[in-house]
Amino acid sequence: MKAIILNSGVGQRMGAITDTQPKCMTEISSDNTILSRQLKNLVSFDIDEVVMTTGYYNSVLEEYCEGLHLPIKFTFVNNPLYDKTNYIYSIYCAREHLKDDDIILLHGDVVFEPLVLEAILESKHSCMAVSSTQPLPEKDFKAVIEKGRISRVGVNFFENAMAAQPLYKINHEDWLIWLENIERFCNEGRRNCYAEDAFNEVSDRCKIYPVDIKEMLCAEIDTPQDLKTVSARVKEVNKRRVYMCCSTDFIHSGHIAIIRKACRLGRLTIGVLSDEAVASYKRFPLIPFDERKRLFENIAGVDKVVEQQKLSYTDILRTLKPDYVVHGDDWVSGFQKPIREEVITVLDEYGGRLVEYPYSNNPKYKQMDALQRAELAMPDLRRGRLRKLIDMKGLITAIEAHSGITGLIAEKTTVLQDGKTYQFDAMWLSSLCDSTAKGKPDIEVVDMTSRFRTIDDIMEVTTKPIIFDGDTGGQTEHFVYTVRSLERMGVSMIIIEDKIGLKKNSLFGTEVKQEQDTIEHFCEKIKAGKKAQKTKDFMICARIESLILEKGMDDALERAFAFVEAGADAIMIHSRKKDPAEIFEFVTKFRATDSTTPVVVVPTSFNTVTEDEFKACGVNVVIYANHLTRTGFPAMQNAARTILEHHRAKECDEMCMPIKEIINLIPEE
Ligand code: SPV
Ligand code: MG
Repeated sequence: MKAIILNSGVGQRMGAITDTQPKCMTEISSDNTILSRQLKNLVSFDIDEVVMTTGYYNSVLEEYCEGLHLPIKFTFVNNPLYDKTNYIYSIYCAREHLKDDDIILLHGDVVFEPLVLEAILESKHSCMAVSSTQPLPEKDFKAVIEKGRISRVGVNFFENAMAAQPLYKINHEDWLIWLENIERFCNEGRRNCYAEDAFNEVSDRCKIYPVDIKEMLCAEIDTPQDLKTVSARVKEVNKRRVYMCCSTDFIHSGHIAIIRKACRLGRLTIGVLSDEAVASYKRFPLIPFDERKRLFENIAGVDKVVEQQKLSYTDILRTLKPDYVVHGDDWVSGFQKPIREEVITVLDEYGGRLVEYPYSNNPKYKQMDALQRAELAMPDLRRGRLRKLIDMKGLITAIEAHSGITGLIAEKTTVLQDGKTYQFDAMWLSSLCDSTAKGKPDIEVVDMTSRFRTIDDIMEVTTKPIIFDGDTGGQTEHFVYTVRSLERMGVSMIIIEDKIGLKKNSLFGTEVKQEQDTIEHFCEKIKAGKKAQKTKDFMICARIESLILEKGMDDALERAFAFVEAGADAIMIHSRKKDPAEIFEFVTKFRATDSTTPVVVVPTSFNTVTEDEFKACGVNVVIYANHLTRTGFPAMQNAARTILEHHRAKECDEMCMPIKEIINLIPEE
């Protein structure tokens, strides 16, 4: 695609302005002339070849164009009869440069906003800018529309006509038809009419469609009064502000393309999502906020970069009040749909507009994203992320996973609420659920090899950090091997409980015989584990069973401080009471002395407490320890019973997840 800009006219009606230079060099704003504005617009749409017809002051014009240092290859064609002919003859003079491509045809005095050029370029057909809302001009161009197409263009047509501007995109085959007739006109000596007269004769073959630009700025400047009015409009257009939000931590050509489009609409502010907001909605950012912010600050055309703290745009839009919000059209459906609706509502409050561009489904970008995800799943990156999340969020949540599919549920389940997305931060590899899935009791009978197999299944398909339920940790001599293996696999934290002998599930409490380890012996185990680990990331959490075994608050606290002293990276306090009072008491007393060591709770019994309440009290990790198991297996029992009762599967069908949904749960590599 190349542009042909017609600049041979004398521009007499402009008065003194055109005494020393062509009209197109007239200033239209503090930083642009009519021509530089046109050219910059063309460049922003990747049009890099311009054929320009010249007339008077041709060398001034040529020098000016080259001096703009734009990435444009110019071909200047002088119309030697510029003062005796119309631009039909200028096109004729330039014809040999115009036969090989689609063209953008425009007069050198037309001023338009980028959206006009965008609309023209987006049209598949050859087209011309017209306006259905602007009044028909007395003297200027009008286009007659018949059966959806333009049949004639000229100053004297009023019926079925719309105001038209000399800005066209003409596809190659249509252009050859029009150009051939222009040549015929000029060869016959008809050089003083409009090029459009030649079009009008062949409009049945040269198919030009109207593109309705309504109230958008697109106007010719013929007089000093035009200059005044259009300059004022340009000022308005230049003041427009555009906002788009980015959560990405790598920038590819698709992002650049959308940023370039956004820049055409006005001064672009990019909102970079905070680490916390990114982590809550897609995946942990590979690059921290400050670096992501810097990435965008260094992109040409970006005016400002700010932090968007929430996934919801509401706060930031009410503060910035941009004229446009730009987004890909991928959020029309899916989990971002409510966010989009909220954006539309807020924009409506002050008359802003949402501009959506087609989302690029380029497989290359998907592949890049998959690579990033794969990166997050690598042991070294995954292992340290638990600590980072705790530091970042203060309180994190984990849900149990005991298989690849439950891992995927923990990984992918997202809820959008009040403009925020919620996801689990981590997975809990519960001994109870792992044993149950294998049909075995929770008494450390499932050996480590088998438990590691479960970890492997989960790790293969997920990226979130893993907290491993290490039961008692076994013999200290064995525990050190467990620590190293888990660390190597990329597990973030092991929780070991201060029990000894045959371990039973804590929720049995004192109903079964369970023996608590001595403080000294358990501390030795912690120390040995800490010594064995190779990285700084891996965490050993000491789980205190004093409340479960009714040994009292003082015992629990004494153990907590001793275990931290021995090197424990976190403390888990457990209780099987419905009333959370003893948990709150423990955390409050512990926090009075130790304000930093993370505290973990498993609110299976004391399940009325909300995450916010836990956070306020000083808890850092909330583990939902068995809820996929306790909901999943009864559903299976029910299905099995239903089939047996009915001797067929029909009645069971409505309890079943559609096959399509289950397939969608599993990502394809
Ligand atoms: C588990 O999930 O295996 C636990 C937590 O250890 S609890 O069942 O509450 O003891
Ligand atoms: Mg357990």
